[in-house]
Amino acid sequence: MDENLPSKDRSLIPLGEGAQRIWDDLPNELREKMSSTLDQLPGDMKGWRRLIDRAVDHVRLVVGRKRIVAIVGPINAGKSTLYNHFVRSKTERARVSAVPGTTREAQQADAGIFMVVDTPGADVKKDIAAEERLKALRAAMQADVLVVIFDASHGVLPPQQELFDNLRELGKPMVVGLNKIDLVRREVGEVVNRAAVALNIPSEEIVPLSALTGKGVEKILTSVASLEPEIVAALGAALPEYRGDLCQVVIARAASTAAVIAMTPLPFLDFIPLVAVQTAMVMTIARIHAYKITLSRARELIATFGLGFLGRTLFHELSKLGGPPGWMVAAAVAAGTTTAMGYAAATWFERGERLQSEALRRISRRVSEQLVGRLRSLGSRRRRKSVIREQVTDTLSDFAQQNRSSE
Ligand SMILES: Nc1nc2c(ncn2[C@@H]2O[C@H](COP(=O)(O)OP(=O)(O)O)[C@@H](O)[C@H]2O)c(=O)[nH]1
Ligand SMILES: [Mg+2]
Repeated sequence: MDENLPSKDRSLIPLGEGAQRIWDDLPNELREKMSSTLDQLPGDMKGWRRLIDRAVDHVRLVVGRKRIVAIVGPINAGKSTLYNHFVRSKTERARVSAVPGTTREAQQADAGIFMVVDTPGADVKKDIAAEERLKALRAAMQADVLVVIFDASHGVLPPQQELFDNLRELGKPMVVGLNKIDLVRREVGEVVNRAAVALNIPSEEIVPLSALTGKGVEKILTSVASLEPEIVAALGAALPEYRGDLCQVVIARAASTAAVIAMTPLPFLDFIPLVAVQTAMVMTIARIHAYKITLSRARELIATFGLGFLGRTLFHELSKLGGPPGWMVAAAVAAGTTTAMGYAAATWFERGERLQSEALRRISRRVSEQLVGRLRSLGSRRRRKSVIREQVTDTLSDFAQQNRSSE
């Protein structure tokens, strides 16, 4: 990404402190939207591998330290088999065997978007060395997320309930998998329900899987991603397709706020909050692209986008169109120019390219015109802020759609 940015933008600092920062700074709405991108995560391991392959370098850039995900559970439950699905390098694969107690030490490998740890069996059984159980628990304590695996063909036995309670006391985010589902002859739902009762958790929290066939393994990844905001934020920051969506949300939010500000008469002050909203938007778009910029750098950047006179010209053009009320034109121009600025920032951080002034004019004019059209169809009476916001959001999602289909 660095190479794409013109040299004067080396002042942009890659976000090394961790995507948690990005996550924390994102507005609530955006965080919700990001969480909903979880629904777009791949539903199969092949898709996940592709995603991880593409995200991996960016994740390193965005996340200071990769999150640690430990696979824990009773002996012989299939932990090492699951671990091997996540390990990226074949040489780091764990030994798997039907002989209980094959894994004696915890071991760690790079899973791309997180580090994965395989552990020895941790259930309380008298023929298992207490030492190995301790090693497993220690690994669990050091992890950020636990994937707890049970064997569906045996069901959850009392010593395993005890293990689960111990793990729960660690207070870590946890994904529970019921493995070897391929061996189950009965209905899967019934087996899951029974395990849920034994573990005292809702059955929806249990992921049935077969580490042997690979079925359901991707669901474990999706669950891990949903528990760890940093992973989602890193994915969002790393993957162009999510970036686009995220920027879209940020732009729509800023444009609707700009519209509301512009239609509210604030003598002397109307210009200042608008600038603040646009600056915040540009800074957030920078963050989505894994760059952290200062306020003054954002202002400089905005100035170089060259939107200065656009607003005034647009105001005159729109005012001539059969005379919509002044507040409507003001709101539409504010939304349109903010949108153009948002696209300019997104293009800049994504590709290091400056949008041509013709493109900026086209974006702001189209958005403003469409918004005036929508507002006029509601009548010339002033509307509540929430209505304006809604209209701006709808206008922008139409606009994005038209953009996409015209590409
Ligand atoms: N049928 C079936 N066997 C599995 C599955 N996962 C693991 N196994 C087998 O269970 C045994 C123990 O697996 P392993 O991964 O070493 O378990 P660990 O002790 O929890 O690490 C091996 O023989 C695996 O091939 C599964 O989903 N289905
Ligand atoms: Mg093992």
